[in-house]
Amino acid sequence: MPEALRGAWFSGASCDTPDSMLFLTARGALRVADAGPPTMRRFVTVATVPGGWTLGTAGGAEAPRFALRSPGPDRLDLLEPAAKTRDDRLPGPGAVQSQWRRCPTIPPTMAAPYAEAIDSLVVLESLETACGAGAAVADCLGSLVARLDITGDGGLSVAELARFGRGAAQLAALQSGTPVPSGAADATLAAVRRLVDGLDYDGDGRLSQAELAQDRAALGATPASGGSMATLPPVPGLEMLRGGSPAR
Ligand SMILES: [Ca+2]
Repeated sequence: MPEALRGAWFSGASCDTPDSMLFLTARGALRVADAGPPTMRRFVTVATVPGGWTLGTAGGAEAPRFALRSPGPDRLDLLEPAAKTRDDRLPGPGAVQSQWRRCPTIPPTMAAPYAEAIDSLVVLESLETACGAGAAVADCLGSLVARLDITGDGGLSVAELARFGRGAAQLAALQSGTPVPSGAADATLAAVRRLVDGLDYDGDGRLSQAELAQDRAALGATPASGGSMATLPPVPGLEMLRGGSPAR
């Protein structure tokens, strides 16, 4: 989605009491309404079509489409064409159209429950770009650290990784239209703790880009059956990360 369309939009009588929120990212849309469950769409394709619409098409058998355009400052039209309407013949019969606006503040009751999912979606989309085909590992890992490093200390803590994990779990649940499994947060936290324990070579409680890159080097030399990092043979660079001298 174009930059100008991204972010939070609201529908309803006023910004004080919106009845729905539509949050747009580069390739996704989260819709939260007073009535009915929230829905999450991730667009497989985003294209410009006649009529000034930007058309996002989600995956799956139904391949639902969202056509969006901004008819003026702080205004957004959402068009949901019927399944049989061709992309070049919007809106077409049976289309559902709705109007949305920007609001000076985002109502916390509407947005707060989804803040982590939205953040994780934005991170995932940036990683899809930074880590896509042909991307350099360093660029991919650098982007990962930069995106998840909330405190800006250059490393990823258990809390930062767990936040991303919780958001990703909620995102998956929203996409599939199912509740987040009970115990998911605890499971995420346990998995993240194992990850940090296994890769935090300098013991500072955070994973740096170098430590993550070390993992990748080690994985390349490890059988698929794997094992914990503690059982891996020494790999070049590990001693330096531990604070020792490579010549020792
Ligand atoms: Ca560390």
